[in-house]
Amino acid sequence: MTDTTNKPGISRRGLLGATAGGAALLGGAGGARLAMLGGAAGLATAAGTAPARAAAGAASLAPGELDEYYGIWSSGQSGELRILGVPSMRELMRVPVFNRCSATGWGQTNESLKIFEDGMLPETRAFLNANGKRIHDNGDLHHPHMSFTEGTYDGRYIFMNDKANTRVARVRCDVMKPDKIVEIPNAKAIHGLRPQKWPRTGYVFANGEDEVPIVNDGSILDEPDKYVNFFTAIDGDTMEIAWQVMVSGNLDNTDCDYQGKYAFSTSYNSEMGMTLPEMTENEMDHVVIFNLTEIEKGIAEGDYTEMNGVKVIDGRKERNKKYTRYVPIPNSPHGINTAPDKIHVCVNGKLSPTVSVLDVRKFDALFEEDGVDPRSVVVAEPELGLGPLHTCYDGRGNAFTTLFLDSQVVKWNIDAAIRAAKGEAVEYILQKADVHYQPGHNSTSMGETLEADGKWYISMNKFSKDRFLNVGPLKPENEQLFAIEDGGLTLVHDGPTFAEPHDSIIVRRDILNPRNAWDRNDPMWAATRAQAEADGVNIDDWADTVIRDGDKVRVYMSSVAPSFSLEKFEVTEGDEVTVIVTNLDDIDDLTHGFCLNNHGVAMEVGPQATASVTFTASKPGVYWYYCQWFCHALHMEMRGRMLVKPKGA
Ligand code: K7E
Ligand code: CUA
Repeated sequence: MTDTTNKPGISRRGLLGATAGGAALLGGAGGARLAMLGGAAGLATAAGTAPARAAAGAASLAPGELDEYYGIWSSGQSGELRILGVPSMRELMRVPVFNRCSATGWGQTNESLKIFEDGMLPETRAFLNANGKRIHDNGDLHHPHMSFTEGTYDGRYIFMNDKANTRVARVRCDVMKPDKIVEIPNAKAIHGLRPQKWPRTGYVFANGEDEVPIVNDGSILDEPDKYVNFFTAIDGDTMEIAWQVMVSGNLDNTDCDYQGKYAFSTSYNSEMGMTLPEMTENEMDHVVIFNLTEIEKGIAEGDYTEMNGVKVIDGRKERNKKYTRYVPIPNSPHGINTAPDKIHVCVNGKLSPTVSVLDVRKFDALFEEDGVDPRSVVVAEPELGLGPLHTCYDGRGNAFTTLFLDSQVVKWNIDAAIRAAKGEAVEYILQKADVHYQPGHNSTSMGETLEADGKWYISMNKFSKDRFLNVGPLKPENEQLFAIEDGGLTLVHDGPTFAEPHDSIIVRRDILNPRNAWDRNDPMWAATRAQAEADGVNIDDWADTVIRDGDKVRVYMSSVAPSFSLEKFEVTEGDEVTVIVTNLDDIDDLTHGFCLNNHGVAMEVGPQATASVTFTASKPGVYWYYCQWFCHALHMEMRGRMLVKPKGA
C-alpha cells in the first residue's frame, strides 16, 4: 500500500492547500482556509495518524470549497451518468440516461418517454409492444465523452453508449439531461464510443461489439462466414446515422486522430470465433483504421448498400482497401487512446503484455501506396506488464497504462519507448504504482484533449475486496485518485462506487456552465406545450384546468412553494389521466415534485420546468398526491387529492 502521509508536500491536503492559495489571490477569503488546511495537515502528521485515516481526511475539500474539475462518470450496468467533483471525489449528481429513475421519473414522464421512443427502431417497438413494455429501461453505459471543438472539450454535449440495448445517448450540458437516445440499426451491442476531435464533433464514432449474421432472421446460427460487424458514424449535431462500415472481426474500443482524417478500432475477435477458445485462438488480432475522407467520398459516389435505412460501406478485410486497413496487433487488444502529442495512438494488448504505439503520420502511406506493410505504422511495442487495458496521458510525453492482472498502473515515456524500439539502451518505464484492485479504465485531467494538464490521475478498479467495510457478497468497486507530481503518482483517495466506475473524463470546471433554472421555452416539453395550446391552457401562467377528451383527462397544475394550483381534481374509473405540472418558482435550487400515492407515479419538476406523466385511474377512491422534493417549511402540506369516481356512478 502506498503511504501518503509521511512524504512532506505530497499529501492531498497539502496539494489542496496550494490550490486554495491560488484561489486566495483571486478571492481573498481563501487565505484563512489555507491556514486552516495547513494546520490540520500539520496536526495529523504530528499526531502520527494512520495512513488510511490521513488519506480519508485528504478526500474532502474544505466545506463549501468548490472542485477544480468536473468528473463525468459512467455507471456501467446502472445505466446512468454520474457527475463527481475532482479532486474531492464527492458525487455531485446522478443523471439517469438509459435507466428508469424513481426520483426524477426519467423513463416514466412523457417528456423522457418521447426521447426514448423517438430514437427506437421499429422492430424494437414491435418487440416491446408484443411484450407489454413501452421502453427498454436498463442500460450498460461504459464510455462518456464530451463534444470537441479543435481538439478540446467545448461544453456542449456528453455522448455515451449503451452496450445492453445498442444505443447512443446525448446529454445536454446546459441542463445535464439527455435529449437524444438513439438505437443503432444493423450493429449489435454498441461498446467503444468517441466523438470526433478535429475540427469538431462532428461525428460520434461507435463500435458494435457483437457480430451478427448479415441476414439476422433466425435462419443462421453456426455459419461464422455469414457474420459481420458494423462501425457507425453518428452526426453529433442531429444524432442521425451518417454512415456505417461493415468490417471483419468484432469491434471493441475506438478513438480518432487530431487531424480529422482517421478513426480506429480494436478487435479482440479477428477470428470471428463464437466460443472462448475460438475467440482467443490467434496470436495476432487487429486494429481497423477507417479513412474518413475516402468513406465520405464513397458515400457521395454511391458505393454503398442501404441496410435498414443506413448507407453501409463494405470495409471488410481484403475487399475494398480504399476505406479500411487492418493492422495486426497482439493479442486481443482492448483500449485504444490517442495521445495529446497529436501523433501517437496506444493500443493496449490485454492478453499481450505490450502496448502497440501507432504513428498516425504513417497512415496515409497505407492507403496511398501499394504493398505497404500494415505493421509499418507500429513504431514501438513496449512491454509494460500483465493485462494492459487502457492508457491516458499527462500532456508532457508520458503515458499511464492500467495493468489489470498486475493490479498496477505503469507510468512510461512514449519517446523513450520509441527509442528503445530502435535499439537504444533507454529505460522507458518510469514508475509502477499499486492500485486496489484490477484496474480497467483510467483517466487524467483533460487527458484526452490537447489541453491535457497532467495534474490528476484516476484509476477505476473492478474489485475493492478488503478495502472497505464488508457489505455482503456484492462488494462495491473502487476508484482511486492519484496526484501527478514530478516524483510520479501519489495515491490520495479511495472511493467505493456502486456498479460500476467504468470510465470517466475529467473536465476543467470553466468549460461547463449549466443553468440554474430551465428556460420556459425548452424543447424538452415542446410536445406537452403544443397539447396545452390545443387545450387553450397557458402553462407559463397559473394553470388549474382539467380537460376531458373522451376517456382521456388532462390535469394542468402549477406549483409554487408550498402549494399546487389544484388541491383536488376528479376523474372516473378507467380514465387515462395525464397530469401536467409546471414549476413557476424560478429560485435557485427550488425543485418540486409530483408523486401520486399507490400508482407508481413520481416525477421531478425543476425550477421553471414543465413535466407530465400519464397513468390509468383504475381504482375508485381518494388518492393523495404530494410534492416529493423538499422545497419549503410547509413542504409536507404541499399535497392534494385525486378522486376516482366509480364508472357509471
Ligand atoms: Cu471501456 Cu470495460 Cu467497456 Cu475497458 S471497456 S475496462
Ligand atoms: Cu414542493 Cu416539496
